[in-house]
Amino acid sequence: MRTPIIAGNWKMFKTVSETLAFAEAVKGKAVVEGVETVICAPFTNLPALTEAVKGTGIKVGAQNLHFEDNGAFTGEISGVMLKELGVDYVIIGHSERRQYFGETDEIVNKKVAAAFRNDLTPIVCVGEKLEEREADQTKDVCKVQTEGAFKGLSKEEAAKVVVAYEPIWAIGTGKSSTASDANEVTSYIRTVLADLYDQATADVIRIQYGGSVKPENVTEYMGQSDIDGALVGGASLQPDSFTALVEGAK
Ligand code: G2H
Repeated sequence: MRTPIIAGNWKMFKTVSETLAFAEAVKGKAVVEGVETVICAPFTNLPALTEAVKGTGIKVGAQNLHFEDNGAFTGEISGVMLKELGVDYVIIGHSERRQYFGETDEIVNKKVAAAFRNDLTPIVCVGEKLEEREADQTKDVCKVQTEGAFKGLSKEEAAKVVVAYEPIWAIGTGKSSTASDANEVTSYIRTVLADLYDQATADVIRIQYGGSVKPENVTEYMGQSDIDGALVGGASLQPDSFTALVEGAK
């Protein structure tokens, strides 16, 4: 009942010309019935990418947005601006934003509200640091981050959110969480959502796993009861590998 979603997170990679070459290479590929395909590209590439993938079934996401719709916020980009480009998704609270740009749960929550104001679907990232995992705090950290992100959301809004569980120690390191360990945490996140709303709402919220997902391991994650897709960095940058990820998710 939950449509799996494979989202590429390109991070700070690719110029416009590289983006167009990628779009050309995946034309007619990277789309599988029953799987949603999203590419989250740098802001500068979004106009070209939304144009290039029109009619292909691939959806486009941003990697961040400001929590206000406009104002004196030099260097920032708002949800209003993204929506006009034809962007559908926005990653919020990625651990790199939390770590390098000081994003707190409160900021994440304001950004989630900004996404809904502008009819963008948030992909909200949660996940523990290595020392937190070692101190057996994984579930506590994910609970606090999930509750913080969903604060003030109606049941209808909550149902649309995509949560990405990304253990920080597994990001870009080649070390991935085992599928069953990841599923234990994603199942737990679903219980947190059921407590916040109700079981029926929690049951429709999609929860991805992220952290060194590649074509070789995507099927194993997708086979888990509470993993509904993947947020993929490194392995989403090459057309062949991205296509294989989407195909592996069906
Ligand atoms: C985690 C992930 C994408 P990677 O950041 O969000 O990146 O797949 O390179 O670990």
